[in-house]
Amino acid sequence: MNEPWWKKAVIYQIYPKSFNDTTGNGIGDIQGIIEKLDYLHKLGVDVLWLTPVYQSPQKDNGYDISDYYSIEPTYGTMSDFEELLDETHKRGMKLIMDLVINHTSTEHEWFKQASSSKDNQYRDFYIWKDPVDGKEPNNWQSKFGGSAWKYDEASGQYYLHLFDVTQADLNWENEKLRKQLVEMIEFWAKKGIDGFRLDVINLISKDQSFPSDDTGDGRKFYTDGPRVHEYLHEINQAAFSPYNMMTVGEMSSTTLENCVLYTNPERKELDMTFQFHHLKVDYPNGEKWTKAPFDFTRLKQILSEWQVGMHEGNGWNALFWCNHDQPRAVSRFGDEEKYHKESAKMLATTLHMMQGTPYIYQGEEFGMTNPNFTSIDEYRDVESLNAFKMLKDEGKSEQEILEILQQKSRDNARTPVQWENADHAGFTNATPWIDVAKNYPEINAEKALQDSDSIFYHYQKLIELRKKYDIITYGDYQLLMEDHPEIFAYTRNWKDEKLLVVSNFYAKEVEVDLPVDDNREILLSNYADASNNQILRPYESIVYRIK
Ligand code: TEU
Repeated sequence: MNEPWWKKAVIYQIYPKSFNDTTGNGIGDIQGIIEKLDYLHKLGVDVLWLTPVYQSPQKDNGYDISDYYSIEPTYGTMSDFEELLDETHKRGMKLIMDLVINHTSTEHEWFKQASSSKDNQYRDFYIWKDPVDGKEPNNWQSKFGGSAWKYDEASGQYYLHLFDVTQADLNWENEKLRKQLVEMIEFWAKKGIDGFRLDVINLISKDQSFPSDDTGDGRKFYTDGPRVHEYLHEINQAAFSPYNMMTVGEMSSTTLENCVLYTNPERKELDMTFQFHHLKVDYPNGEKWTKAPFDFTRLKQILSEWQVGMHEGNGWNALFWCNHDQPRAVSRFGDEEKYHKESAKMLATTLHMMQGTPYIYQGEEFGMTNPNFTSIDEYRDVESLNAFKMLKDEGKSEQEILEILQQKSRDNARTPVQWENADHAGFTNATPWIDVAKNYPEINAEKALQDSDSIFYHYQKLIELRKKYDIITYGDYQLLMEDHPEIFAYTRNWKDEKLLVVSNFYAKEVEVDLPVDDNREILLSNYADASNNQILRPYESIVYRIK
């Protein structure tokens, strides 16, 4: 079947700032990625996703771009980038870049021009509004806290920023802007990259009446907005398709219906989408900044709803537990201590046997955990620092806030990759821009490579299984035992084959009543002596193939 290559691919996400430092400035760089390409090739991943390396003031670690056409000097030069691309391709891997086109940095030339005067030709590249009753144009809130509007004294108008105040939203209604974005995409496509991850791409179309939101923070007036599908189809036809770019859209607060529309190939918009609802099951009443256990039943329901819905709608999921914005998966859903290895493998199996393209976030492949910082001085992320201020203003104690940040902050995934049991975990020979997690002597890549039973080799097997068994790519999905309080079990069916995936999400023995089937073989398990019995040990996870 001539299905697209990315349906059998596994993608590895690199956050360059924390990946590997070769210049001795405590910050990861492009040469540092080149140094680790053989390691990544050994893991077996097919694609590398590079989070932004464009020129940026780094207020949001590169998601605030000041020049789309140049490389941030901290990370290296354009020739370093071209060397990385070439060396990646030489190893048979592909490379996709992060495309941040909902907003630019306020240090971008376009914004400098736009804010110089109301009749500047670039003014309309951004979203400017007059005050209403002397105040913000509406009550929309930034996702990093506070109003989404910043007053510009010079022009007496406000500009919109759904994220940091230094990240001004672009006005996609402006055709001239869209054309300039297509030119930029072509520039990178002509360099030979293989695709893009599109940052918060479902926020680009705003309700042009910009109404206040009397029931929320305004997101319903710009999420999956009125012209978003039109814009994506336009940019697909102008740039993505002509250059065969693989595309994955990051969809903030989206819906299953929209993700079917975004990814159904007949619509020629995007190839696949990230949704985040399964990563909000520890947000009681949708509130991120709380300390709360995850809701296991909701986790199963959401993942299953998307498996079934996207399969039926001929859409395509990007599968992930973690990225640079999320706490580490094994800390959030598994066990950092006694069952660290078993739980990390269980999470990997549960996700990788689903339908979609799996993403591995740097360090996930050997079980990196949250760092459990104990002081606000260790935090770096603009979102975390804003949250600290906001929670303090709400009257929470510093200790309470630190416990919340320990569980929920984006810094959790941004500590340096733990390469070996050496100073700064082998990430740098300088002081790292953010502290290394203290467990690096026990949890590091070198130790994982020397342990044939490590999490690394479990990921390697999962990647091999995806290549070997078409059922993983094309099979349907049924959730079993939906209400079971500890077991996540599902089947995959395709032609005359069946997979049964059973995972115990908790640190206790659980008896399960599985459909006994004598001619089933164990394809993969996270206990060496797994058998067909009905008792699952703590975090035990088994993949059965039923011929
Ligand atoms: O993330 C957007 C996004 O939805 C998350 O940042 C989320 O809103 C935030 O973590 C609050 O929970 C993308 C990038 O992945 C993120 O790193 C950037 O900060 C953001 O867009 C703005 O570009």
